[in-house]
Amino acid sequence: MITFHNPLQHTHAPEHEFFRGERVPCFENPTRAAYVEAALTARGHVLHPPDVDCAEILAKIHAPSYLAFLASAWQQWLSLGEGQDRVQPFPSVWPVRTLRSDVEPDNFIAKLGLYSMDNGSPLAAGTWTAAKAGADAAASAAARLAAGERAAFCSTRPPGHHAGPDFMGGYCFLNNAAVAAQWLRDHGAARVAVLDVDYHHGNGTQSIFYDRADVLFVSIHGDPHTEYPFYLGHADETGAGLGAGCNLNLPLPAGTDAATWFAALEQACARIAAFGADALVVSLGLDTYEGDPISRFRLATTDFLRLGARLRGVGLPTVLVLEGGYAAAALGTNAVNVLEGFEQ
Ligand code: Q9C
Ligand code: ZN
Repeated sequence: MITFHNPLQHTHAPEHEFFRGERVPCFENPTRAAYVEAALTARGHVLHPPDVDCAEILAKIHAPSYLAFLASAWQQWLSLGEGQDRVQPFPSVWPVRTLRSDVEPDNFIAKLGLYSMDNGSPLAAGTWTAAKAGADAAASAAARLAAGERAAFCSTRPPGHHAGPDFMGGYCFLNNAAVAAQWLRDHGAARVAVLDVDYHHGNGTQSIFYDRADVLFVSIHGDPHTEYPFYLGHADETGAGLGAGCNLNLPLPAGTDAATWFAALEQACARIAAFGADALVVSLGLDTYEGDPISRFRLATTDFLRLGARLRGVGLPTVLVLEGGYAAAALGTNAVNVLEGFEQ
């Protein structure tokens, strides 16, 4: 399978996030992609750098005001004063119900809250550079399908599926899977299915496509009653307007084992087959792994071979885009297993 990487992923390297009141090292860090790249290389894959500029596609899935903020956010942070480069910006105020989100404030922290769903997505000097190159890599993988490839994999970070039309969240800034799906729509695919198998519901991807009939979103994830992102991902979210019926959420309880998870995958595949998609984008989160430090499904390393084989069985040109997965040292083997299961 042709594979792409993000040669600038390491430039997004915030140091800390918050966990239960403590500052802890970021779970989403550059070693993750390094492990995936090392495992791919060891198995004989050649990692291609991005060769597509996704700027036009980005403008179709994200708001111009959000893109402008993200591209300039670090410079705005630095301009607050001397020494800002030694600390990370975090939002501290949000426009929740009854407050206005239609007026962009001038205050940087207030802007950061306007364009964030949580305080768990720290910015660093290279965030925009890394996120843009990663989205380019996802578009590059999609472009290979139009050129006749059966499948393409994109190893990138930061991840993307929590990033919505005009906000970051859950370690995500630009929605790489949505970029791949929109690229396919713009280059000959009339209908595209996005299958999100990350442990966490892909709220950003769902929201981007919620009222569209040309993109089906299907997600298997931890029940939002107890799991992040908490405020989206329930089974009764089925799409709106023209997109009514084009959204399927399959929440499962924390602690779900492989047998139950693969039964949900069968449901997901049946819905994708019924939709009549021309291409498939997989949001490939590997935080369903039993060793993941922040997630609670129980897939073993060998289950990722089975996942790859089942994804091939869908029978569509397929882009696989890396999302979460925080047992970094296991991430390479787990990712390679999906690819090798797909190719067998
Ligand atoms: N400090 C993805 O998997 N909260 N994002 C974690 C631990 C956010 C995960 C809490 C989890 C987001 C792409
Ligand atoms: Zn996740």
